[in-house]
Amino acid sequence: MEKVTSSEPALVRILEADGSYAPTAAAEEYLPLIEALTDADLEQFYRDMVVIRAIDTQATNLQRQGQLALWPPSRGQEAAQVGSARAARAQDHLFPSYREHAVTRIRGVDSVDIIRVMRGLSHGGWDPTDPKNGNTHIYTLVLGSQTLHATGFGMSLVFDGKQGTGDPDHDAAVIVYYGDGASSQGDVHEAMVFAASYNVPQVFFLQNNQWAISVPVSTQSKVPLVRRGYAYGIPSVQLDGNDVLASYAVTRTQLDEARAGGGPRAIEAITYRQGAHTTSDDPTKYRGSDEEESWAQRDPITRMRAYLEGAVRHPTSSRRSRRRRRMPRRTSAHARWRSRRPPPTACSPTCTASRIRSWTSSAPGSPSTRRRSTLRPRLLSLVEAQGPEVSIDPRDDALQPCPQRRAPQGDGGRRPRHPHG
Ligand SMILES: Cc1ncc(C[n+]2csc(CCOP(=O)(O)OP(=O)(O)O)c2C)c(N)n1
Ligand SMILES: [Mg+2]
Repeated sequence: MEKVTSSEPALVRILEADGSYAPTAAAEEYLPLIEALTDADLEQFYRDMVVIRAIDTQATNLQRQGQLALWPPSRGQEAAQVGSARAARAQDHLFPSYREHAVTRIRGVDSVDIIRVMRGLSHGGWDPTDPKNGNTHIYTLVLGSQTLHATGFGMSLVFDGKQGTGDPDHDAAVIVYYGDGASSQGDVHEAMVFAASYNVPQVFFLQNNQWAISVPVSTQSKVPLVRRGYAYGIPSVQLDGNDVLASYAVTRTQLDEARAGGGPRAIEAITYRQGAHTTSDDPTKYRGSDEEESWAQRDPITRMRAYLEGAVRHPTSSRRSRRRRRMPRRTSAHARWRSRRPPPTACSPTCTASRIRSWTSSAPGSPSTRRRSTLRPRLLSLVEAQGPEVSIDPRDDALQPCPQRRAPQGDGGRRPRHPHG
C-alpha cells in the first residue's frame, strides 16, 4: 500500500512549457493517441483555445462596462478544458461547473447563452436535452453538486445497459468538472463512493487551478488531490493541465475505459486561474505578482503555439518524426499558411473576436466559421439591444415579486399561505 508521504504522483506531460515535445515517463503509454492526431486536429485544439480566450476577454470587458452582473474568467485553463472536451464522444454527457466556457462551446453550446445567464436574463442558459447542445448539462454554482448529478446520470447508463457492451457507438460515459475547492465538498466524496460502488462510467475531471477564491490549494488538502480518487478505488491520473495534448490523451483513455465497463476514473489537471475568481474578486489581495508571472510562463496557448510553430518536433522515436525525417523539405499546409499569416497575439487583452475570426477563417481545412463569424456582431447586438437603449427597469411588472407574496393589508401582518410553498 502506498504511503501518503511517499514520492509525488507521476505527472503526465507531453509538451514542456516552451512547447518542446518531451513526454514524461508517465506519458509514454498515451503517445500512440498523440501520434494518431492529424495536423488538423492539432490546429483545432489551438484554435479552440484562442477563440475561447477571445470570448472570455470580451465577456470580462462587458462586465467591466456594466453589461453583465458577473463573469468567471477561464483564462489559463483552456488546455485542460479543450483537451478533455475534444476527447469526449458525441454520446457522452458533460456536467460543467461554472468556468467551463471552452468545454461548453466545443460541445455546441452558444457562448452567448452563458452571457445571458451572467446578465441575469436566463436561469439556466441552454436546454441540455436539445441535441445542438451536445449533452452539455447546465452550469452549476453550488460547489460539487454537479458531481452527484453526473453520478446519478451515469448510474442510469448502467441500469439501461448503455456501457460495457463493446459497441463504441452505443456505450456512453459522463464527465464531470469541478475545482480544487469543490473537492472538499461532501458531495464529491459521496459521488465517488456511489460511482465506485455501482461501477459508473464516469470521469471525475478536477481542475486544480491553485485557488478556491482566496484559499490556496495547500489548505484544501495535505496530499496531492489526485490521491483522493485512490481512496475510493478509482484509478486516478495527475496531468499537466496547461498541456492540451496531455489533457486530451488521458481523458480520451479514461473515457474509453469507463465506457467499456471499467468503472469510474479520475483526473487532477494541474493548471492556474490567471484571472480573478470572478469579476467581483481582486486577486491582488491574496496572491503575488511573482506567482502570476511564473504561471504566465506556462501559458497553455503560448505552449501549443510554440509547438505548432515547430520549435521542437516529435522525438526521433515517433512515427510522426520518422515520417518527417523522410520528407525533410516538405512543409505542412499549416506551416505554409502560418508563414504567410502569423496568428494575432491572442493572449493580449486587446485581442478581439473579430481578429480571431478573420484569422481562423483563413486557415486551410478550417471547419465552417459561420458561428465564429457571427460571434462579434452578436455580442455587440446583445449590448445594443438590451443594454443602453433598453435599460432594465426594476419597476417593470416582470421584475416584481409574485403579488401573492406581498403582505396582505389589514390582517395584522399575517401572510396567507403561498400556493407555491
Ligand atoms: C456549496 C457552496 N459553498 C460555497 C460556495 C461559494 N463559492 C463559490 S466559488 C467558490 C470557490 C470554488 O473554488 P474551486 O472549486 O477551486 O473552483 P474555481 O472557482 O477555482 O474554478 C466558493 C467557495 C458555493 N458556490 N457553493
Ligand atoms: Mg480552484
